[in-house]
Amino acid sequence: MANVSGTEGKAKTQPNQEVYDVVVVGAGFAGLYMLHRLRAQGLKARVYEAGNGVGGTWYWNRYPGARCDIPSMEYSYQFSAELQQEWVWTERYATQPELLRYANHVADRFDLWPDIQLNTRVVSSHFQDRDNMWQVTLQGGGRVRSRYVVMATGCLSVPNVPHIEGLADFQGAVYHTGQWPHEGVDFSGQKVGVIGTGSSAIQSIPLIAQQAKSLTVFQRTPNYSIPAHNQPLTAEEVADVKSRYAQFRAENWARGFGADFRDNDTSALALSDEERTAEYEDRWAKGGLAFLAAFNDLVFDDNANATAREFISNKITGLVDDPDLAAKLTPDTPVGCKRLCVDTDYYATYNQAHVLLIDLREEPLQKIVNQGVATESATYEFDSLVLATGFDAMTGAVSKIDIRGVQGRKLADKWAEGPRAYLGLATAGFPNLFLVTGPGSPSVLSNMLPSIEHHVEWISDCIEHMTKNQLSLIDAQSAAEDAWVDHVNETADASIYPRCNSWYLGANIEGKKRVFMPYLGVPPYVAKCKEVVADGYSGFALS
Ligand code: FAD
Ligand code: N01
Repeated sequence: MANVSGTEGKAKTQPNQEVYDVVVVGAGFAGLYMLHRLRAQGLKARVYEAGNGVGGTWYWNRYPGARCDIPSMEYSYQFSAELQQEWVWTERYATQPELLRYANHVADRFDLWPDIQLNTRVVSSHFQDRDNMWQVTLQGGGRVRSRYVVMATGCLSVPNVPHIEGLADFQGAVYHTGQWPHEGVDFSGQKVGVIGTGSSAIQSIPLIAQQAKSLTVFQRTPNYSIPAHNQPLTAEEVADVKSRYAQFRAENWARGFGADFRDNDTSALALSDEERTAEYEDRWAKGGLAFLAAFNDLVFDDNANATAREFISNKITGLVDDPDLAAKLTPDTPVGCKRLCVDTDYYATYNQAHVLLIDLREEPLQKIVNQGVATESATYEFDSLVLATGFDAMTGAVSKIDIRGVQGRKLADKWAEGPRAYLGLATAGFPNLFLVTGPGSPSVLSNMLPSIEHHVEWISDCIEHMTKNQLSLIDAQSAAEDAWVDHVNETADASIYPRCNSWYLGANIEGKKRVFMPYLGVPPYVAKCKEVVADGYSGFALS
């Protein structure tokens, strides 16, 4: 087995302290593939996962209706031709149980289990200047050392439980969509309150409404949602994609979001009203996130975006019987500025007599009381309360770990004014520490599976390069990092994304610095990553 640690006989290792070439934090899709790649290189790697299973997002988010909104044939690994040929997706958008089965199948198929330690949260990771090793501390006090650390901790893995006065006093059951009970929840006969109207709420509300005696939704900001038109995949559809899978993947990766959104390279403003509406109608009828790629300027030009707003607003008016209610459900922000949602019967659910929408802009939420939720106008009583209140996105999981780099510098201090990372892969002053889909990479503005694979391959190739060239330290250079962060911000500022409060900006978390975190544009990003390698890892210091 190759050893890149080079520590034997050198480091002051505590007795029984295991030494690894690479510690990987997290066993979602990123951590699983990272482990597979590292092992193929003959490295000694260990994955630590806080949960009691693999699958990350699909392990934790078990709320009713949870499923992907990138088609499953694309939202899946492509690193193994055998895997992608043998696995059979059953629906256009796979359900959470199917995605979780897939993650477990991958762990079985590639025999990953022996190197994964479940129920083990990493609490700190300290770089030790004396021998350039990371000391990683596990919850409960265990410690290991490694040459490299890979944070595969997820962009949406730290649930946001808002600070609402009285939450602890509520006497019914409280659930967060991102930490759903594994045994499921039966809402039959219950009065249920849901706080939030993001993707998790929009997927779960129609199903909770089917069970509950009454459902009250507390909406602070409405969201745009496009019908999913989910359906079983036919054997012919699956066979067709599988007959040209590699080409299909390559074509999609070359598109703006790294997915087959049928990108249309026409301005929304270049067409007549009839032509434009026909395009929107076609996309609405086919369903899904491809709506946002109807025209090439929807995320860059306010006037172009306004045409999409008008179209969806009319649809909401058509779907919701009560015009006042339709108005409350209609956003006044640009389409896509908050992450676009994809639903099954979301708007129509509000036509049911036992479903009530409370617009918190009209009657602000005051506090939670023993029996329910108090707004400025009334108190609503519930048996169960569902917090569909999202995540501390992009930086939440990494920030929860006490990470210290060269000379003990804390990552928390470095990122106090917003995350700074070179290509979203590494952050200066924290050598040999890599981030998968970190801030400054397309990540959440892309089909995440191929973005994860791209990062994992970049990182493992980099480690291989280090080993082959007998190098032991790689660190991003501050100047390169600053230039990249500036570029990420300039790109965002030229788009509609900073025009509303979203988790892309950290605006959903009290006290979090408002900084746009993902990078917009898969193809230029991939080209830049390639160029950096071709130039001998330009922007990094290797020694
Ligand atoms: P995760 O799946 O989040 O896994 C990270 C893991 O790290 C978690 O299991 C966590 O427990 C663990 N971890 C974190 N911190 C620590 C620590 N300190 N110690 C030990 N373990 C730790 N993306 C798409 O592209 N398409 C979709 O359709 C889509 N649907 C989504 C639906 C939902 C409900 C959500 C929440 C997200 C969705 N996403 C989607 C984004 C999704 O998060 C990614 O697609 C992908 O699953 C992320 O994989 P990951 O391995 O990077 O992170
Ligand atoms: O979280 P969100 P999510 N009082 O942050 C509200 C992915 N995902 O879990 O908008 C009252 O979008 C908050 O209100 P506001 C996807 O990337 C994908 O739904 O801040 N309300 C908002 O309405 C997605 O974007 C799928 O004003 C409060 C909601 O809670 C990301 O995960 C499914 C509040 C949170 O919405 C996150 O989605 C699920 C408070 N104090 C998730 N605090 C797919 O379909 C928050 N809110 C594939």
